[in-house]
Amino acid sequence: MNENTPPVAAREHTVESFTREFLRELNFSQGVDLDRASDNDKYLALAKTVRHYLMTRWLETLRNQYTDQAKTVAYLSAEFLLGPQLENSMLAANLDSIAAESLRGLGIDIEELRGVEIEPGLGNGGLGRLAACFIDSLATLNVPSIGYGIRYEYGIFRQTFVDGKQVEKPDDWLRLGSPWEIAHPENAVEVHFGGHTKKAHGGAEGARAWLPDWHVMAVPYNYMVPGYRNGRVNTLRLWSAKATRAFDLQIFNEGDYEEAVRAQTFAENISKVIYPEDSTPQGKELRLQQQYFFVAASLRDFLTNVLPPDYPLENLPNRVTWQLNDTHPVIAVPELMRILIDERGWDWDKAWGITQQVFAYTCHTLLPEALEVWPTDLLGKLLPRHLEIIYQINDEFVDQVRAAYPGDELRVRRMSIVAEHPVRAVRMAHLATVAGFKVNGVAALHSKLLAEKLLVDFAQMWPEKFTNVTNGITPRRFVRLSNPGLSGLITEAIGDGWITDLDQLSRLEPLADDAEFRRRFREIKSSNKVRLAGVLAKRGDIELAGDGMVDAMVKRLHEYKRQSLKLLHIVSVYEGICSGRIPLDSVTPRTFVFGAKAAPGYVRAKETIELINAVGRTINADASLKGRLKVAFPANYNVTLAEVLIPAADLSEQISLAGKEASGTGNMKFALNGALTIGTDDGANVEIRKLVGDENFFLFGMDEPAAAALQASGYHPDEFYESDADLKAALDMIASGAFTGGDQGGAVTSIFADLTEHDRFMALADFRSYLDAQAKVEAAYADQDAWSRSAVLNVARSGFFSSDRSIRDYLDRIWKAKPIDQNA
Ligand code: 7GP
Repeated sequence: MNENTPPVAAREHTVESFTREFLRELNFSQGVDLDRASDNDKYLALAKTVRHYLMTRWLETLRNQYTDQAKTVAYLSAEFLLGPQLENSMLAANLDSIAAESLRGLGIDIEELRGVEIEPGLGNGGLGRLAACFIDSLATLNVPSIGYGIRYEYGIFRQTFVDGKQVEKPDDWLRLGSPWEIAHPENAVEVHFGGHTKKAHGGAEGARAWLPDWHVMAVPYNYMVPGYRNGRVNTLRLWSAKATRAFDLQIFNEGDYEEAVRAQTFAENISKVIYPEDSTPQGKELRLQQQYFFVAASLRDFLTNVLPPDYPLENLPNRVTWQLNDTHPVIAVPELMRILIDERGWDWDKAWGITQQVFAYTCHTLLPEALEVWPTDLLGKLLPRHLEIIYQINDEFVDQVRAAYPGDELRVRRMSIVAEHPVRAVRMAHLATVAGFKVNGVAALHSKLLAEKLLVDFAQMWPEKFTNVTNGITPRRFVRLSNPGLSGLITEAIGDGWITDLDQLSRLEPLADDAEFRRRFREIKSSNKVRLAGVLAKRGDIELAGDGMVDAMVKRLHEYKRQSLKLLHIVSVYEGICSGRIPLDSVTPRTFVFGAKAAPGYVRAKETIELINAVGRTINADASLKGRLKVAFPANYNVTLAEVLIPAADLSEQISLAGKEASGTGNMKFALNGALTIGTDDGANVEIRKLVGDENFFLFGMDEPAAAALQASGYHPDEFYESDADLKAALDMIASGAFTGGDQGGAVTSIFADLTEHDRFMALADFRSYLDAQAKVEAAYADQDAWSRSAVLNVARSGFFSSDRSIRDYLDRIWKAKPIDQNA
């Protein structure tokens, strides 16, 4: 063994060597003997054994990254919703069977240990989960890349229900420690805030000196991001805020202990908790602090640690693309300008020239109110130099617009980065669009609507900047790991190449016509339902409707996603049964499963949760239904639960108002696991339907132009309420207090009033069409064999939705970076 030979863990494991290492970890890391070890000890020992194995690959990847100096994708995201790490790491390292066998030999049930892991909930929903899928694919595709984000001490809140109402509990996911992170306090970076600016002595023209009045340390925590069995382990670097010692000591020496502690708390609050918002921002100072905090640390880290010393920043565009995951990291733009001008002494034009070649921006919304704006008062107080730079960027930009559209002052006002009303504020999406060399939407329809509506002026001025990359999901986690039954069936039929080349699923097509294959597919679906039922039973008293249809709507609770439309359907069926309009025997046994968190301050969303739970309680308790209908709303839907629910689903509810859902990614996960979609012509549903075929998708509702036209012509929901007897009966049943013990106030009144008077997302207008589509679902489901055929075709035709394909599109259309084979 010469000195370059990696230590033992790098050699391939056998069951014996794995067991040896596991026991060693248990003894020397956890300090316990096997017979005294708790599940947590065993989990940590297992995690560390796996981590060891990956570590040598990680070091190798880091060494290569440094020596290759290849173009790198730096993915800047305020959220990474990672999900549990153990299983995925074992899978990537190809240690899953060895580990299972080794533990079995020791009398340990690996399933039990999985239950110990608390997932890092460092994201709200789609945007954060997408980032997690993307870093998985970047590693699997051998792309030199690094993810940058925030290590929130408290992740997205833990949802509980008390009397059917959402109550938020802190998510202290780190309470038992995490074996998946490695802290590097010695590499902490200073991040400054506040103060004022003044003319710089010397330096380039236009350079200013920033005299901040406080700062915090950003401590990096590194996470491994293993590629799927390719020897590459990329890095996710999450920053944690730490007060500086000097700062504390100074105050402490002045004799004010309490003040010293207060200052420390203030500083460390920056990475304390994730904002539980989704598509509705809150103008919070702390949030802006978080954004600058992680972005400043990440740029500094890249420029000083990833690049070699004295790297000529003129070459930066060949070395990096900083991908801005929505607008949360956009403050990176003035930060880079500040570094280049004030610290490196560049002149403005040169700095701007480079800055415009290194950032690209992904937009994740279509709701104008979800676009972030920062009041200049706040920005100027926290980041005075950055505000000056933004003003200058805007001055030059506005001149450019005036030159391109002489006399069109309205357009200038619309496009300006700085808005004047209602208060003077910076529009971060405009800044991102002006600075970015590319702007992309996340599904074909979304990108089209971005260019035609939300950012139309920009797309007219710079059509070449705008592009689409349809979202995707990682098949490793969301098929291979979460659906072992289906994975086995697929692999048996076509080999296991699909795991990294999902287009190969198309080879399953002929098998849709094979009765035996369909039977086995159904068998797997049933056993996935049993698994789901077991998990739900463990969490509470929720029961599924026998082996009936599992109809799932899981996503954040938001009016535009229209959980209320789903609720109207359920109530309508129930009302029909109660009133005798629908014979009970004709109703397909079905469990309606909801999973949804509401932002804590979003009153209407919370009322909707309350009402769903009330309806669920009533239906679940009604013995006259003979268990044919059930409503299951497990609290705290997260990645862990998604991995059990999605493989069990028959029907996927994707029912947002057309033109509102940017893409959706849950819709892709369901289709890939063989659920049929009932959905509007919205987001990526459009592409799903095109690929799986009209006959394997239940389309309903207005399309985007129809919805826009109805809105423009004046929408009157009461007209739909009055003219559709079923709709009226369902709404009246809710209003009567039938689900709320006679109570007609609270959530009941406000939701009834809102739907019949405003109904901003036109649920009532789409109700009839939705009901008709549900009738088609029932009819189709009655023929189980035909349904399975459609389900298999959904799997076979959804290969496009791999996040590997998304990443290839980004490489091709935006990043222009090249994969580097780690083993070559
Ligand atoms: C979501 C979109 O709502 C969803 O349609 C999309 O699939 C997902 O991003 C990934 O692209 N947006 C967010 O989660 C979000 O917070 C910020 O958007 C405005």
